[in-house]
Amino acid sequence: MKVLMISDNRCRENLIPYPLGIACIAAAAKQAGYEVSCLDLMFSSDPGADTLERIQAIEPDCIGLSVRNIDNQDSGANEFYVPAAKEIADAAKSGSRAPIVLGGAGFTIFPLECLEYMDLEMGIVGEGERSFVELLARLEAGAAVDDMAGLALRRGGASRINPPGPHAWPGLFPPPDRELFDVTRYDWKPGETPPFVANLQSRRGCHMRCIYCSSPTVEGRVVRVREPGKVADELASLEKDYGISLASFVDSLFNYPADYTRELCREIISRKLTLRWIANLNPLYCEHETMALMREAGCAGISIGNESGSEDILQSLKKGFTRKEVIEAVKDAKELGFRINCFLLLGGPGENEKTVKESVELMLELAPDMVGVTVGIRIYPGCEMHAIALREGVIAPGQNLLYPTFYISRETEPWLYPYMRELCDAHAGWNL
Ligand code: B12
Ligand code: SF4
Repeated sequence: MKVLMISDNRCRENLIPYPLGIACIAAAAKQAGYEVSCLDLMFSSDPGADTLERIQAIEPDCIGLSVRNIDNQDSGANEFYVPAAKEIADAAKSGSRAPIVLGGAGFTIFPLECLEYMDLEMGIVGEGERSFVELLARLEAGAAVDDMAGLALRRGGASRINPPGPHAWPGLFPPPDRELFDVTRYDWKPGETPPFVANLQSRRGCHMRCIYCSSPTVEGRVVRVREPGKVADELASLEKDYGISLASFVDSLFNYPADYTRELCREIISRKLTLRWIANLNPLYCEHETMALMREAGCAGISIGNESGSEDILQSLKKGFTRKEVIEAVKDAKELGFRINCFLLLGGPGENEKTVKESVELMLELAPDMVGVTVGIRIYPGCEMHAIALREGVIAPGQNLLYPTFYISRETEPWLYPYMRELCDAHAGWNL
């Protein structure tokens, strides 16, 4: 059975990400014996035509379409990516009668909305390795797929999402297949050094309950870790086999669970690599011992997901840590010599002039190398932010949130975006 996996992503904000999800699923499908071909439309100037051309060349029996980003989460300069994904789906439909299966992070947040928008029948919600392989087996056998765990189905005017199956524990599947895409094409910010960056994942899931975040929807709340030695081997292979000099861990909380992180660092240290890597840390788990080991293992830069510098806002966003913990984490990281990226997510419930000032002043005082600023909170279904926005009348019951919708507190709405734009323009390393 021939399978074509397509990545729809053409967004170049932040960096050009290697399509890691597809590389994971393709590896699992190949291991199960399927003939898999992949198409990343990131570098395509005519995605519809390229899709059609590949379909005609391969004549796949099933097409998997990965939808990563719904929009760029920017309330002031929003880009909505689903229309472009629909064009790809339309091209696929025009060239093939094979079933088209949607998947990916963006799709998982809005499964039925995406199926409806793109006029498609099915998709897999959440992790794809186990489910996609099971779906292929059923399609190959001509068996019914309707009852498959984690399947979103839109058929004959009715639609439903089946309950999820058990988590695909990362250890059960092969590592992402790095031969599928030319790693040297995946840039840091286009045109900037280092010339290319590889991404990898050591764990999935986040147990935290930040009121706005869709990550637990995508990855689940149960943290599952890969065998540390295998992750270190993957890192070593990126350096030795692909010449990668900077790798980026995509894990939401690289420093949790701490004992696992330390074990992973020890494994990386034992590989004696020259490659450097970056990771995302939660201030709550920034123990000195863990951070020192990370440094020793080649971690050059960290993103600290502080989001605010105001105690009140940290509480209203349910970040689970305090302003004091943010300060301690950044100070310790500075002493250890990390390049530090902090974040401000402004305009949430309770935000006002005073709390914005507290956040801005804290960032100026701590002076991380970079501050990523977001104004307005993108409202995702199922998050607590969704319920708050409904309660406050920011959105209406039943409103289709696939179309980018943001929460910005009434006290800050008129001035916050232009104010932060001006501030970011005036401070090197601050980005809105
Ligand atoms: C790490 C990360 C980043 C890093 C990327 C680093 C790198 N080198 O890759 C950085 C910080 C740069 C980044 C930037 C952005 N990101 Co980001 N990012 C993530 C994060 C945390 C993990 C992504 C990842 O690599 N996961 C690991 C891989 C293996 O998982 P995966 O791709 O999801 O694939 C699995 C499943 O989705 C599924 N699957 C995937 N494809 C397919 C296809 C089929 C057919 C099937 C069946 C299944 C399937 O199976 C896979 C394996 O289990 C996710 C949130 C999350 N927890 O998922 C957000 C996330 C993907 N990002 C998001 C966004 C919006 C962005 C930005 C637009 C933000 C911005 N304005 O800068 C940019 C866009 C970047 C770009 N150019 O595309 C959103 C996307 C959805 C949405 N809301 O629109 C997410 C979901 C977070 C969120 N807030 O909701 N991001
Ligand atoms: S913001 Fe970070 S810590 Fe909070 S739920 Fe999302 S991934 Fe977890």
